[in-house]
Amino acid sequence: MAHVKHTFYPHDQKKLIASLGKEKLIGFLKQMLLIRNFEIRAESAYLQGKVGGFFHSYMGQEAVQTAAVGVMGISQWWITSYRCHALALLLGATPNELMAELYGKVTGNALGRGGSMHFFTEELLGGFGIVGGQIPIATGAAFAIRYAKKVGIQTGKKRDVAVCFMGDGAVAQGSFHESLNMAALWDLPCIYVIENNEWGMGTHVKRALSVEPIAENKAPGYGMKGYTFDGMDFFSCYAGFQHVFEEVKKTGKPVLVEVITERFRGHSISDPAAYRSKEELSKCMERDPLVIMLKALSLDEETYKAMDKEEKEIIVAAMKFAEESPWPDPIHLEEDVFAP
Ligand SMILES: Cc1ncc(C[n+]2csc(CCOP(=O)(O)OP(=O)(O)O)c2C)c(N)n1
Repeated sequence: MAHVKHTFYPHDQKKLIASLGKEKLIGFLKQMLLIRNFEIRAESAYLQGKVGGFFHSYMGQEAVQTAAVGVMGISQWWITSYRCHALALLLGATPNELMAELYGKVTGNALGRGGSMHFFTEELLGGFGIVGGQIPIATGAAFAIRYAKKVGIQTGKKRDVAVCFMGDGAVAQGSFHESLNMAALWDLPCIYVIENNEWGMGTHVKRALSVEPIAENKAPGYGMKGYTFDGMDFFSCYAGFQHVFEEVKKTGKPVLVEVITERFRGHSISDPAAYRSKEELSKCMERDPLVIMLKALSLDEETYKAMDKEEKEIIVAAMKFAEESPWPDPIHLEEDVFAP
């Protein structure tokens, strides 16, 4: 459980529901259910030996990226860590291609070569296995946006911001410091989002970082604004991202956001998470983002179950697709490899 009392960026749930409308919000809930079902079933495929390599579940954190993409739209530059299944789904990668990637099949998102940590789309610059490795890349993407604006050259799609997700474990990396300093110095339109799920593998955030709340303490050191959102509450995230998106578009300057969230699984599938007691875990699961959203929208259980079934069927079909897809041909093994 979080050990500091956080003050979240204010939001008015009723007003948001009225302005967004129930239909749009149900669409977001369905996206969250798609992610949850993807994670549950991909995990079971892993345990049956159908998926190999690393596997990091986003279960518990669904509200964060669903709200961010919901606010800013797909056409930005997006980047995240190895915990990248949800963001790829939100940015339009199909469940079929993502599941096939996990299965190592040629129909996969990276032709079966990348696996769980390396999903890509036209807008998603990747899942990254190196902790903090994505932060300079997001900074470069934000530089490209600013440069295109400045010199008046637009190649490809017009984008407003670069959005960089990272874990709390990435904050003490040198790449974080160098990137934020540069982004602030050069007025780069980058939204850095720390998803604080309290744990960097088995190390609690209070053993890794000297200050909390993270963004509100660190941002002023770079001359940036820092914000904290409640990552379990879709509405807190939505209102917060709405604010920072407008702010960055207006000022062209970067911001630092911390989202307080919980991962419902171990660090990766091979982590039994012995550092967290069962009581602690069930306490944090009481604030399941799906349940919070369900209650806020006053949906009855039957409607919810029908929606869940719909999303589950999409994922079950994706598993069938992956299962039936061919393996890559070893003849292509040395293609698209940069090492000389
Ligand atoms: C540079 C580097 N150091 C160490 C590792 C090993 N490692 C992988 S994940 C991880 C923890 C990161 O935790 P956090 O950033 O909080 O992200 P979360 O897994 O909680 O989403 C570590 C230390 C790595 N992949 N890269």
